[in-house]
Amino acid sequence: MDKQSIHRLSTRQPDFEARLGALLDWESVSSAEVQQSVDRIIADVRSRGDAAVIDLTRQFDRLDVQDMSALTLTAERLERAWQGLPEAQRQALAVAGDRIRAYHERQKPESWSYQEADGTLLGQKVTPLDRAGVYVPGGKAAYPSSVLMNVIPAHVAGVEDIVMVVPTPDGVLNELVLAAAHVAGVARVFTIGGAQAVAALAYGTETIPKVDKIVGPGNIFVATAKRAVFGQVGIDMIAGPSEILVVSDGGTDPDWLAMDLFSQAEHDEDAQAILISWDARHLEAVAESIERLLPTLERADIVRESLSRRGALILVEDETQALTLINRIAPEHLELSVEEPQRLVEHVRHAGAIFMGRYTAEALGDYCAGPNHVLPTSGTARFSSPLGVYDFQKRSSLIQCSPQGASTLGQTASVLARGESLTAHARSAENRIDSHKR
Ligand code: HSO
Ligand code: ZN
Repeated sequence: MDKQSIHRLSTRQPDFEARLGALLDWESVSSAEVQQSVDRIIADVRSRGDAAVIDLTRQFDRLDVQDMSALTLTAERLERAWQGLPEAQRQALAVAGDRIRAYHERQKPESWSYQEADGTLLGQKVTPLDRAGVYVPGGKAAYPSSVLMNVIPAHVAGVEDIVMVVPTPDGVLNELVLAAAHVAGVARVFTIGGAQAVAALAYGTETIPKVDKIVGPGNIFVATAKRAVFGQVGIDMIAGPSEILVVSDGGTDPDWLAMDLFSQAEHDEDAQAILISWDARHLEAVAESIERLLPTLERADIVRESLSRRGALILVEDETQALTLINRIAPEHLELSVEEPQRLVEHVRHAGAIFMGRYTAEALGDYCAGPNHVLPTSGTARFSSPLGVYDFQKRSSLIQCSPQGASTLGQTASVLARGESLTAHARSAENRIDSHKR
C-alpha cells in the first residue's frame, strides 16, 4: 500500500486537529444538474403517472414493458424466490429475520394515560403508519440484509401495507433480495427505481399506491428525490457512506482488527475505517496486518482506495483521549475492542451502534445480531438514532376534561388567550368555567 496507505495520526502532532477534520469531512454533493433532472422526473410522474414510470424505466433500466403488471411482483413470486434458495441461505435468512424481529419487538412503545385528581385524563396514543414504502437499491449495493432491516421494524410497528421498490436494470432480478422481502413480510414489489420510484411512492400512480413514508438507501438521484418529496411524505435519514471506529486496548489479534476495518471499507471508496489505540506497538502490528491481508481481499481495490482516502490509525495518549475522540467523531459503528467495554460505554455519548468486546465483530450486527444496521452516519449520531419501530409510528395526544377540570383549565386558558387578543379562544374556554355548577 506504500504510497497511498492508511493515514497515520497522533494526538501529539501539532496539526492533528486539522488532519482529523479533513478526514471526517464528508458531504453528499448534489449538483444543480441532478437536482434539475430529479425535479423533472418528479413532475413527469405526478402528471402522467404509470405512463411516466414505464417510460422512465425504459430509459434508465432498459426495461421495455407495455404495462405496470410487468413491473409488479406478487407475494407468490416472492415466496417462489424463497423456495428456490439453497437450504443454507434460507436458514440464514430465517435466523436473521427471527432475531431482528425479536429485538425490534422490544422497541414497541406503549400508549399511556393518567388521570388527574379532578378526573381529567391525559395521555398519548401510538398508531402505526398506514403504508410504508421501502426503497432497495439495485446493482452493487443490493443487500438482502438491508431489506430485512428496513422492512421488519415497519412490520413490527403494525404497518399493514409495506410496498417495496427495487430497480432491475435489464430485467435482472436478485433472488436473495426477493426472498428477504418474503421473510420480512412485504406484500408487493415494484421493479422500478431511481427518482421515478420515489416520486411514484410519494404521489401515487394508477398502480402504485401513495405511501406515508419512504425509507431505504439509494444513490444520489434517490437521495435527492427523497429530499424533494419530504413533507408530502415522511422520509428516513439520508445515509452517507458506512463508517467504523474501532478502539483497541492492544489485546485483540491485529489480524482481527485489520479485517474489522476492511469490513466497512469494502462497502465503498468513501467509507471510513478508523482505529484508535494508546498502544503504539499494537498500532504498528495492525498496520502490518493491513499490508499483509489487504491483497487477499476480493474487494482489495475498493478497500485500498477507501483506506487511503478516509482511513486512519490514530495514536492517543490514553483512554480519556480515546473517549473524547469517539464523542467528537460520533461514529455510525463503534467497536470497543477492549477488556472492559462496560466501563468505556458509560462515557460514550454519540454512536449509532456500540459493539462491545473483542468478540463482537461489527459484521455480526450488519446481518443477524438483532439491532438495526440502518444507522446515523457522518456525525449525525449526535442527534439521531438507529432506524426502529418508532420510525413507523406516530403519536396522538389525548385530552379528556372532567367538568371540574374544564372549569379550572378554563380560567388559565382565558387569561392566556386574552393576553394574545384571541377572544374567541377565551370565550370558548370561559363557557366551561363553573358550567358544572349551573
Ligand atoms: N454496514 C452497512 C450495512 C451492511 N453491511 C449491509 C453489509 N450488508 C451499514 O452501514
Ligand atoms: Zn456492512
